[in-house]
Amino acid sequence: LSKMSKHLTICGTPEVPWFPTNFYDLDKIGKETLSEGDGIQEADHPGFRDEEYKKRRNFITELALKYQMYDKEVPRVEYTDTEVGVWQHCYPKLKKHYVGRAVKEFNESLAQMEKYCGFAEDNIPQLEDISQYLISKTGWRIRPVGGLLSQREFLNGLAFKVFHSTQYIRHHSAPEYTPEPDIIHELMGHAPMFANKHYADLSQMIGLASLGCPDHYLPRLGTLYWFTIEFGLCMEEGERKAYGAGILSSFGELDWCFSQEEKAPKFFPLDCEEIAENHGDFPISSVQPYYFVSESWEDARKKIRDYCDAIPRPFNVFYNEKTQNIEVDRKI
Ligand code: NLE
Ligand code: FE2
Repeated sequence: LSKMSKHLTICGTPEVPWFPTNFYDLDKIGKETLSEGDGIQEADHPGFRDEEYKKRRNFITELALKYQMYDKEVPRVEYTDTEVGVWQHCYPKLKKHYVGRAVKEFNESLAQMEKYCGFAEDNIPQLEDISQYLISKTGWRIRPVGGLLSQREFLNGLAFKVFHSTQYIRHHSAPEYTPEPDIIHELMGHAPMFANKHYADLSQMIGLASLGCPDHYLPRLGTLYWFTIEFGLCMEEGERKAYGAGILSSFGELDWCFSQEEKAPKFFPLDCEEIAENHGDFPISSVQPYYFVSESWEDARKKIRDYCDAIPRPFNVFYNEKTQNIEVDRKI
């Protein structure tokens, strides 16, 4: 398989979008990142006007670009005082917000990660340490990346239990909310959840469904990912709790999502078809006007699996845990 040809012929079906089938194929993705103009407006992003900040981000991006799947360690970043300052500002605030609002699995994992992976108020944890921890818990690993990937590349990685993570931190002028992923989003949003089998499995299901998924269909999966893995809530003993990383990493969004005021967001039961078909126009530079809530992890699993099974692909894909390869089968 070469990434030179953008399509594959699979089981006699031509024009299947290229996808990684081997663990090391992942080195062919993650090289290009989206930037200003691809959705995030400069006006929404304080960091784009700060030359010093941009320079620092480029430096961290360079590190990520050099990383290959066969490298032993994810490069460690020595964070500056300003960067640690942003983390230090957010960490206790976020933790306070988690009480009674984050799913219990999240709080349990975070406590473990404080013990084993360097999560602390005065320390930005290293991707390598978290990756090692996740490997031991759920078999997930973290691969560093320079910024926002295309939907296809990002979702494809999830099929291999690989999470592409940024390593830079948000601009210090707007710590409560950022329109794009950064280390706070990845570590305070996704990382603790990937230690949980339910969340990990949901992510992988969407990832597997994205492999060779027709171009016109892909944004629907991206939207489903958005309203579950990024902004999903789940009922827990009769109460709504957040498990979506985009909520958990932003105390601005946590405030809004659990606001008791009159002008509060709306909540709907999880409905994958409805989400994928009708909600692709979600905002990325402001908090979400509404959220989708599953009854339980089982409810989310069943609904997402049913949706993914119905994707029009003439082949099935399986992840072989042992070889870390994707196996492809003709659909009968
Ligand atoms: N708005 C989130 C935050 O501030 O952490 C990031 C969302 C990335 C999808
Ligand atoms: Fe995310």
